[in-house]
Amino acid sequence: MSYFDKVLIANRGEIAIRVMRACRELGIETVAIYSTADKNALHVKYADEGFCVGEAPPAKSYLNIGRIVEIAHKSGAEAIHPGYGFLAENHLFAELVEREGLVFIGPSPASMRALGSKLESKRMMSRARVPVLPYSEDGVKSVDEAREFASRIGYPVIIKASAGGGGIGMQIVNEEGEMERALVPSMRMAESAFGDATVFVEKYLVRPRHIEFQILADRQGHTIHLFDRECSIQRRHQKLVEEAPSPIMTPELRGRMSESAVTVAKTARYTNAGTVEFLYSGGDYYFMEVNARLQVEHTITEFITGIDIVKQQIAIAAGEDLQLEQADVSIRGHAIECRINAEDPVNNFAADPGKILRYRSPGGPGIRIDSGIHVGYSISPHYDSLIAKLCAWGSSRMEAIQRMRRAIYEYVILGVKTTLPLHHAIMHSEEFARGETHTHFLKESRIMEILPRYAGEEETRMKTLAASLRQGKEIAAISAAVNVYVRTQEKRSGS
Ligand code: MV4
Repeated sequence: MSYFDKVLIANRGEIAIRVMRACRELGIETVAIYSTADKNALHVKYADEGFCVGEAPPAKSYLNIGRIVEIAHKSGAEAIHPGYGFLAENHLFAELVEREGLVFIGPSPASMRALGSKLESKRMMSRARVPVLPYSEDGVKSVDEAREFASRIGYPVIIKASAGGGGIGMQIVNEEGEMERALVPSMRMAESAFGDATVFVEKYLVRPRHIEFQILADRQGHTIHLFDRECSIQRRHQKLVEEAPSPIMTPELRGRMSESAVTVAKTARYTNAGTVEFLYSGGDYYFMEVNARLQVEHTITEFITGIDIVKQQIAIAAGEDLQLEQADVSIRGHAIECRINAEDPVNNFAADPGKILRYRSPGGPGIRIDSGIHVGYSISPHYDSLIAKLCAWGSSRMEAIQRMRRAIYEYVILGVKTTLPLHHAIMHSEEFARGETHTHFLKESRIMEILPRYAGEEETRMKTLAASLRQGKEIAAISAAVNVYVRTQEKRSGS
């Protein structure tokens, strides 16, 4: 007997497989949905049964709410897991799922709706005495209003969409003269992206760290945190490297921030898995928003706590009490995640869809790969470029870095350009080794300058490897790769 007999996973790629793995361990049958572009995808092969949900464009498939619910009924699924992205934070979908007598494996529609408004969230958390940055509480509707508020709190300020997230529509304003040129596009972007033009002004932190706390809360009000993750290495608000715990965390700071994170969850009457996002700067932290979903980077929290967050989600959604107390969870070691995207980091991260010609994933001590690709798989241009998550755990941060370096070196993906060379460069950078990661890390570091060299080496290495693999000379291939690596190391160490 398990929590559910059958669950439909309303997603694709690595996260669909991740949820199916938890279901398989729990003895729950799985239903995959797939677009016409994904009919040969790994998540369809992995599931117990699959249904075509529509054509490739997400609006016709993975966002096709009515068709997804229809398939859930047709397949006999009792619950739906949304993964992340797509419908994961769509309270209308969650409401429909529940109205249809199915279980939504995620937060309640009510808390999802409340947390979807940044202004509503800030008001709620400010009343609960959680630190928030100075912000225009009722939003701003005109340039004069925005200027008046900004003059009170002092520039620089940042304009944000209340219904937004992930940095969409954000505009930094350094002085009064820039306000008009910033406000109008922000309101237009908010209207077109979220159907709500409400924007607000907030004090801008110039070089903050992005630190978030994982929350687990059952439907009976038991709420715990599973510690912190640092997600500061981003490009245009797309995270690239995450680590747990944050390298700057101290027991005292973690005590204060985790207490605030649990307060945020309880104030929002949050249930299931969620993430409370803070900005940290100069010893102070400020609540930003709640991500009311399972996050891509949940993996590194699983690595340092040993807790399967997806299984916890399923149990909570089935009405179970949390079996964990705060005293039961602790941090062991350090974990890092590198997002492997089918993008060319040397060519402004241009998406590089295509067919996977060679694929060899790393392994060995402390390595985890969550991916949805295989040799012969064609990466579609219709969906986001994340093709795999490479995670490394070590007993210390330095061991995690060393393992990540090794795993990146072992990873062979031929046929599309990927962010592997970028991760190689980041993992070998002194700034990263020193834990000096803030939200402008990539922009301000030399990494993007030296990247072409790494990418070139990576290309050479891959071609050497592919040539040898083609002739079946695996040993020669690995030794050739080792030689390139050794030469690279010698070059790097100047010896
Ligand atoms: C900020 C900020 C600095 N000051 N707000 C980005 C998306 C969302 N998670 C919140 N974000 C930020 N909000 C204030 N008042 C910095 C970020 C931020 C960021 C900003 C620019 C470039 C990259 C960034 C990466 C993470 C967070």
